[in-house]
Amino acid sequence: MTASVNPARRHIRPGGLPHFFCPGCGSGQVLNFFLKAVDELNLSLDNMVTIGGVGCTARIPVYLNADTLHGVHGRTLAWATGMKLHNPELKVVVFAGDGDAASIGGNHFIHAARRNLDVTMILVNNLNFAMTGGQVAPTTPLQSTTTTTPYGSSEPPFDICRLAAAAGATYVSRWTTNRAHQAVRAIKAALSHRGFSLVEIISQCPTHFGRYALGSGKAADLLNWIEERSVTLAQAEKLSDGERAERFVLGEFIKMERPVFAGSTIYEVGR
Ligand SMILES: Cc1ncc(C[n+]2csc(CCOP(=O)(O)OP(=O)(O)O)c2C)c(N)n1
Repeated sequence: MTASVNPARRHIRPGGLPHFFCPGCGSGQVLNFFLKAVDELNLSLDNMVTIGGVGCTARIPVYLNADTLHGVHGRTLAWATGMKLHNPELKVVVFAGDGDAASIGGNHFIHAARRNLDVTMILVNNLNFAMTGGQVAPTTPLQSTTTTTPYGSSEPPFDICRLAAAAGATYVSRWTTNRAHQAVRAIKAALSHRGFSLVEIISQCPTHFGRYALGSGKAADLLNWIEERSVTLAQAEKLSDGERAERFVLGEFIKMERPVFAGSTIYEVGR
């Protein structure tokens, strides 16, 4: 029995479990991807701060045996900025929902990317505001029914990876909870990167997005729906703009080096 236990579970905060995620939610998978990445990189959580704002995704750091901040919706990157300026050697990892990062925290997001703040953001995009009951988010696909768009959303969604890349992020990739191997590899790359690194993971929310937008509360239905819409970068190149807008384009979009933000006037080039 003991041999089959995931060794990465040693990074779980003693007494932290059971978790609060709904059955079938992807946040537990993302927690597991992160644990695997940390374990494979042989990182210690002792020199790491993990931050969550408010939301289902924001609960992920609560289960980690690292120093953790949990509590203000959309302000994770403001905290991260303060921590990095005080202690540049600290590894800072933010777990954010799509609402947290791209709606209330959207302004912090673009400026963290522009400055190339040396933090990793793992963004769980479940396509809605889940914790508050399934409202429309800036990432909700066009025409989706949610609790606040009963006739379908008329707003085009953000492509968060393109937004991050345009703002200046230096590592950007997107995967889904269906693509565990690639997601773990991307988190490893992000954790090893110096500068603003973003890994977006499209994830299933059976409780809200599944029920309201797709008419099914089954995680498997939602995972299949996500998979049917997923295309690689190479496949996306053959699609028209209109077709691409309805797909989740997966891959590593940006990997580059540039000076990181290290204070109001000082930019650090390398170490
Ligand atoms: C300042 C502030 N505004 C609004 C809220 C209410 N609120 C709590 S969680 C949440 C949505 C969370 O959605 P998202 O960030 O996408 O995370 P998810 O729950 O979907 O993982 C909102 C609007 C709040 N807690 N604080």
